[in-house]
Amino acid sequence: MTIPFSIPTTDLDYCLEQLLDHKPPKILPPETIQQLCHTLKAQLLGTPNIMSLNSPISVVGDIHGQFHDLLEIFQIGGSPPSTNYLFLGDYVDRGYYSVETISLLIALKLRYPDRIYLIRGNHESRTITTNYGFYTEVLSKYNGSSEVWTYFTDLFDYLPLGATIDGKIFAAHGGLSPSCQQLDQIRTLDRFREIPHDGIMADLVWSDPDTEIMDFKLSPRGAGYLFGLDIINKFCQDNDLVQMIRAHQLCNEGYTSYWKGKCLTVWSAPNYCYRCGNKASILEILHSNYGSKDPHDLDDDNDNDDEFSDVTYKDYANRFNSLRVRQQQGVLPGQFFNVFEASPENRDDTLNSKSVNGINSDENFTGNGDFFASFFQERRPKQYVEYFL
Ligand SMILES: [Mn+2]
Repeated sequence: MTIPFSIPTTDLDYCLEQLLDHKPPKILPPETIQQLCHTLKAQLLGTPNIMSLNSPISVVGDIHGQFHDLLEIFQIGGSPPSTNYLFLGDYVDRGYYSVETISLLIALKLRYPDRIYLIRGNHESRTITTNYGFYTEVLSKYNGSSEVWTYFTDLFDYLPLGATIDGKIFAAHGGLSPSCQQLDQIRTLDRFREIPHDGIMADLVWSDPDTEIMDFKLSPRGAGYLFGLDIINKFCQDNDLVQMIRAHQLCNEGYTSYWKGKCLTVWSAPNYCYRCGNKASILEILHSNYGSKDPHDLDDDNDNDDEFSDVTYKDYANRFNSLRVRQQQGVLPGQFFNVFEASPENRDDTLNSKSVNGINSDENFTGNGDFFASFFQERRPKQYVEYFL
């Protein structure tokens, strides 16, 4: 069977309509998924391991199959193609709608290739999706057939590993690697493969920042590393960067800033697994002009409303340049965490209290078996960051 390398816009719009205009969303037939994945793979063959992107762009963290919360993101952040989006991976597993979520993101990427960018998370992998819900969800939604799981996971091997924004910000799913000092070392990797257990490619999707250490330390996740202040400072200096943006860790407030914004975590799955009660966010990056004094910068102590008659301009100034917001969120000039809560559909799933993919099925659970159970039983009241696979 020959599959063409492009899909007519009308067909892509039909796919989008199937997913967006039906409640519950309609899943796409296997032949369509095959064609979407095949076409996107052909496109991604020419995409470098680290994409060079520019502001303005909105950065999105983990989604984990929470389809209705993804729609919420387009509500609060603007829908494509009017807003540019960089998604940092972990589209599947855990939530109930991994199939719909990844189908929508692929269709959007093909429909608006210069507006939507997808990078790979540690869950975009055959082994992880076999254990944490996506594989089982495919079987139950496609009459016991794993065919589309194969199409999706083959596509995952083609996803890029990171991006730069305005040449100054490095974005990846997880974090830094002791095997990697230069971005060029990532650029020359052969990425078209399953995520290995160790090495640069593994560390990029598995590592986490840690304010308690200065150097590298093995990660308690069993893959990747924890990295400290000296590491991120040196990496930024050597690569002419000002900041790293990443996802991969649940944040109760939807985001975390480390080292005065040197590293940011964006978490975009509100009420994670329909039970964590956390907020979520997207990071809106309007510009990266840090050197020169921003003419729009507001002095909080000296707000002069007469100067800003235009409502849109005031909104812009308040959101992106208020020193108060910036200090509170720990972001750089031109950045703003747009925080949101779970969609009504997420709350319905919470009330139904169904089991969550990968949490209640002990026999499928690999690694540190009682980790999730202990998190929910002994959750401390003011815990901002927790490790999740
Ligand atoms: Mn992750």
